[in-house]
Amino acid sequence: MNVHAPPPPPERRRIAVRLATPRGFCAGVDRAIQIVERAIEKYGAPVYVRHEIVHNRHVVERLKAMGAVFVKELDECPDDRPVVFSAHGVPKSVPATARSREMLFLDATCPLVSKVHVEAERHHAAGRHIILIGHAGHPEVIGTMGQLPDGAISLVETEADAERFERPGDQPLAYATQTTLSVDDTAGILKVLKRRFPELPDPHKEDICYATTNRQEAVKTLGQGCDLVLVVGSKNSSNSARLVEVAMRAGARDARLVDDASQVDWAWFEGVDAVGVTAGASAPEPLIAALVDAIAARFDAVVTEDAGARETVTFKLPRLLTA
Ligand code: 2E4
Ligand code: SF4
Repeated sequence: MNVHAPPPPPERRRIAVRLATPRGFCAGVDRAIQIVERAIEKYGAPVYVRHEIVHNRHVVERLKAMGAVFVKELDECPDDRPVVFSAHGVPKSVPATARSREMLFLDATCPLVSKVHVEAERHHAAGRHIILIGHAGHPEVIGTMGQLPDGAISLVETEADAERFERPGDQPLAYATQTTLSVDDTAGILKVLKRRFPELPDPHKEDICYATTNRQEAVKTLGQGCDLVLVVGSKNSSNSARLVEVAMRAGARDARLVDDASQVDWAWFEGVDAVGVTAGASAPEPLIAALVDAIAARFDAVVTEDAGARETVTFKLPRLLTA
């Protein structure tokens, strides 16, 4: 026996790591990022992007390094460079201004957000006043409200707002929603509206998208069985923030939103036997893998992947980029 052999490492604590299915990128995010990448390939740098293409710090930093320039408004872009509109959608005035300046623009609005825009226009044309359920100040809400003239849409954020809402005149009503809301909160708001305005269509006709619904469903299961749930995503990502809330409501003792493994406070793991890991629709898979690796470096991790909805949705790129 070698008397100089180092002592064996202290036994690492066993921990179950459960990965949610589905998690991370959705079809709309994948398409939006590809639009920026292909635009840089085709037109060279710089390509301007109005608003963060998706709400993820790592995605934005990577595209910046490739030659994307992120701006808040169109007036920060020169006329002679391409500009991409973010996945969240834009008010009608934005493409109108780009057209009047003869700019080359690419619209990365998720087709499922565009569908809400079209529906809103249809209701308006039919003379209906629209109740939009969503979060004030979020770019998707600004974009949807900006499809129609001022006063055509009323924003409702909470059940209390739904109780207070007053129908303008005797206009018939319709509703639309942001695509990334909490499924359960929205059901509560719609219940109030339906009680007050029985002529409204059934609550299951909301516009929360497949990716939001599936990720919330998956994190609910994690929350029921895990002490701690980690959600990879950026602070300004609405759908990611909702996953934290859903996990807590489902029974997790603690749930946290982290941009990446470096933001994990390992004190959160005290007394944790099972940790759930998921990611918002705008968070890249390598960040999730790196988070699992970081957990496995500290604990005797037994990693399993939950069964869940299989997603097969894909969206076509704008023709300008495929021709
Ligand atoms: C467009 C619509 O809306 P949210 O803040 O969740 O956006 P994020 O960029 O995090 O996710 C992608 C996305 C984009 C979701 N819905
Ligand atoms: Fe589109 Fe839904 Fe993804 Fe938003 S979360 S980009 S609406 S697929």
